[in-house]
Amino acid sequence: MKLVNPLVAGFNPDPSIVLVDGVYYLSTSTFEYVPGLPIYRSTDLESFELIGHVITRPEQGGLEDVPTGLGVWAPTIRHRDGVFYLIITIAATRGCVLFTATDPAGPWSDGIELAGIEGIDPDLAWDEEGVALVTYSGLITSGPDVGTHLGIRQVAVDLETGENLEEPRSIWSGVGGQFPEAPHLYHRGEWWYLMIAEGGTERGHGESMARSENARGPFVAGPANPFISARSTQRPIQNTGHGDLVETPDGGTAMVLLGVRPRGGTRAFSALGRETFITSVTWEDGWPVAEPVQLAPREAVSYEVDFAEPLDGGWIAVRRTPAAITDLESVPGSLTLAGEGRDLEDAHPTFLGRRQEHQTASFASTVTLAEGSSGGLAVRYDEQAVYSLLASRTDGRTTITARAWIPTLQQSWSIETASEAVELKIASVPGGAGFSADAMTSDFVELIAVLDGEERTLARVDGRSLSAETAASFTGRVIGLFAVTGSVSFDGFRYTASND
Ligand code: 6LW
Repeated sequence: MKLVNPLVAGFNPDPSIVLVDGVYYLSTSTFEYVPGLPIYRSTDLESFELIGHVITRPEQGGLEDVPTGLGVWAPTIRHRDGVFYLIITIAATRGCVLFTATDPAGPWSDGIELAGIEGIDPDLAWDEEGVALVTYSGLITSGPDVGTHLGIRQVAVDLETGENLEEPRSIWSGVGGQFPEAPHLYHRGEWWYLMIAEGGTERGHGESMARSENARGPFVAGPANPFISARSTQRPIQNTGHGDLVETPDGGTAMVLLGVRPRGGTRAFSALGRETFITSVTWEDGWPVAEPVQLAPREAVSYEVDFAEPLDGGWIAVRRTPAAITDLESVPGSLTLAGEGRDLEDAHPTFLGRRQEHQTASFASTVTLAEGSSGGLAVRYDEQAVYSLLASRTDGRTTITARAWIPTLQQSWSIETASEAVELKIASVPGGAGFSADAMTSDFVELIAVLDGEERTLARVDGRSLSAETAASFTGRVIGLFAVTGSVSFDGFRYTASND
């Protein structure tokens, strides 16, 4: 079987996958972005298509005021008796929530809260009697005990009422790595396998396995844990862990898991955040043996969105739906954003973006501004880590300002033009070669204005501050359009990608 890696490129951490009647459905974490919890579909475990989202209505997520970095964490997707189940932690708002659907493309239910589950990364499995077991990581994310970790826990739950049927029990918690989390329970042959991540979601990350004859344990650790990890290796894909197992089309086993593609020197930075990868797993003496994750990117595809059609599902907004801020009617063939007086450091920016999927990529749009309006292009990790090009129209002149914001530091560079329509472009370009200082980073981000057909690079900013290793939030790069004041129209979205 051919494995493509990254499997789902760009900010797509914590993958979970289910196989139903020969079709794979995969979902990933989305934090404060809406729509949340994408459903990617595949029939060959190679090419994936976005078919919908679990969270499409604001009330499903309670994400309106979710703190940055929290929100939608780590789904498990499963299927039983014609129903799709997606169980999730919505950290700092609804807690553990179970969504259901008969069609994975949606609509999904409003979700019921499993209030008795205090922790993250819930898994859902059914024992031989059909009792639902939720296995989860006992990390307390709010209240006086925030940060306390009770290890991997399990509880039988009534899925109709969301109530626990017993007191949660602590079960196996790995072989000593920090943050035992992301558990999944599988019934395979005569064994119940408990697979967990440990070592933290950074360079120490890995997956460990234990098994038991009973779904409730006691679990006995496998002989070689963690059985997959990239720690202390030079592999191009690092942080591999937080996986889920699935049967391949040829009857073998694969693991989807998160990883990063660091660039730079000995430390190295991952511009796109945590992405979804895949690797093959074989079984020896009843224990899994995993191949290291191999880099095998698809051919880079550039694209252009002209805004003549309704927006596709790849567009996401911050703490509210794209539909709440987009206007495709006012200027036919353009997308118009109405500024609300809030800039990108606000928790509710008027920002509409897409995942950056390639490390070397650019995006451009021609921005038309009414008098008194301002807006432009941005590459965003969160409110504090954002690089942008802001065009502002006042007194018949347009000021274009390149802005680099990282936590507690901001810098800007401006030029002026008479034109009320300007083409703006943001490009991620590779760092330098060898052992030069420029080689010690993920990339550089160039903030460019096209004036009279000529590209003017207003700033070339080190990209490492917008990387998985540096930014405070768990997201990744989201590239897009924003407005601060007045009416700002964008003629299109031209994304140019390369495999460099
Ligand atoms: C995820 C957890 C994790 O729930 O990060 O550090 C969280 N580990 O497994 C968000 O992706």
